[in-house]
Amino acid sequence: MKKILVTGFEPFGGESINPSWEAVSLLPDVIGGYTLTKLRIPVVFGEATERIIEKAKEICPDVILCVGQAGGRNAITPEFVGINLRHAEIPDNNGKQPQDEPIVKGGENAYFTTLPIRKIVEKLKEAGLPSAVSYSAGSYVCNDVIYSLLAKYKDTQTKVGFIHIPYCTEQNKTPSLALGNVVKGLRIAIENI
Ligand code: PCA
Repeated sequence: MKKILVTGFEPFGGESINPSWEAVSLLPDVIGGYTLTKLRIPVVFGEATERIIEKAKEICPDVILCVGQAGGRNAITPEFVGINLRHAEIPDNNGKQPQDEPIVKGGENAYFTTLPIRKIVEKLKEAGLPSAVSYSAGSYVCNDVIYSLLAKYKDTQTKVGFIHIPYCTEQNKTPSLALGNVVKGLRIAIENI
């Protein structure tokens, strides 16, 4: 069996839940050819990635799949790219609000995901779920994580991807997706890696 590390975030921005962790925590322990390790990570620049790398050192996953909330989106959106930029509209959960800073000084401008995200989007749509490739993960903690992990695991066997999800219905915001559909979507995504 292959191993996949799947992460979701703690709440941020005044929300009481984060659907990314809610959904990840509801996934079964085995999906397709993968055994899952689930990890809840803080919405804190730098620390989020450190926690993931620490866990990855322990379990040596074949794939790292991170999930985050993208309020305002109406579809399950695998991210194509991470960019070398920290620019926060709101402070992170540690009170830091970087403005126009690089994640890695002198680092590459961007890295592309190493997961087959076009196939994943097709499979999600076939299952009747709203989905599209996203070409920007923003410049907040989610982008920080995808850029940093792609930099760390470039030229290795470890594949890295990030999926942004809408608010879930339970948050009483629009647009939203039922948590059950997010869980189903993540399952289909993992089956197609
Ligand atoms: N979404 C934020 C950070 C944590 C999360 O779930 C983002 O899109 O950067």
